[in-house]
Amino acid sequence: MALKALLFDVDGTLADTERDGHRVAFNRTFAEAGLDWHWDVPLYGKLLTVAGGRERLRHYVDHYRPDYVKPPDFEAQIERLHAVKTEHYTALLSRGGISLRPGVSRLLSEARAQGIRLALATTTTEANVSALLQHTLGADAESWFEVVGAGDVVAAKKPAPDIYNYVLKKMQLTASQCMAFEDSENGLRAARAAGLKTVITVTDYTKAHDFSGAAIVLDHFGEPDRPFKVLSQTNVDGASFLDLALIRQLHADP
Ligand code: XBP
Ligand code: MG
Repeated sequence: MALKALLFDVDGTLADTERDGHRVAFNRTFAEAGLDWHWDVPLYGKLLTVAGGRERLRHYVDHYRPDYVKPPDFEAQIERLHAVKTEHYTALLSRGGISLRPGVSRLLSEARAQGIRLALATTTTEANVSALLQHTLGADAESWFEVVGAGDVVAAKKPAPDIYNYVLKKMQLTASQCMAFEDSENGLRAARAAGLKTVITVTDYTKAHDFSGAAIVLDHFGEPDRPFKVLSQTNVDGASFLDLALIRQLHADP
């Protein structure tokens, strides 16, 4: 089946947003709200097993703060905290706080030039996606993506396949016509459960995850002057960066 579309995760895949973006925004929110919650770098790594900001907040309270007396409107408190966190996160992006990972911009341009369709499949809030694309790729970059599957458009977040199934349905494509791009085990499980071949680029937070079933595992997409490292047993025929030719080869592998 010919390759028709590339489906990208956002956090960790397009940009390394978690440690210096989302985590910082959560901590600013907690300080402002007068809460003695602080997510340091190692703790945040553990909390990342739970996808979704609101879900992560609930998980933290339930598993790490047995001392915390939940107010009667706890759910509303989570909503308020999450809304403020989104403000902090998008403000951080608007100050140029996070850049794209190596090779992302190049690969998107190559795909657009060759008429390969693009979409996003992410757990994060849509405002976060818009802010990231706008402040890294430019004002019109969101329009490059035919579907932006984000946040709460589906009930079950990754590792459930729902967001990928949602995107495939909207694009009227089958999984076999697409390649997915992820950085985490939850993301890989979501993509694989939707039947998608998946390229992984690891981050510091995800490098020890189990990526069995991935088409390839890389440290990043690479650039002509900045070669990638192949972390899986995958033959790349001497390639040093990920381009459409290599993606097509991986897609065609049985
Ligand atoms: C991303 C996430 C998100 C962000 C926070 O996962 O888990 O929850 O950390 O986003 P993926 P929100 O890369 O697998 O999509 O606070 O907007 O939920
Ligand atoms: Mg991710």
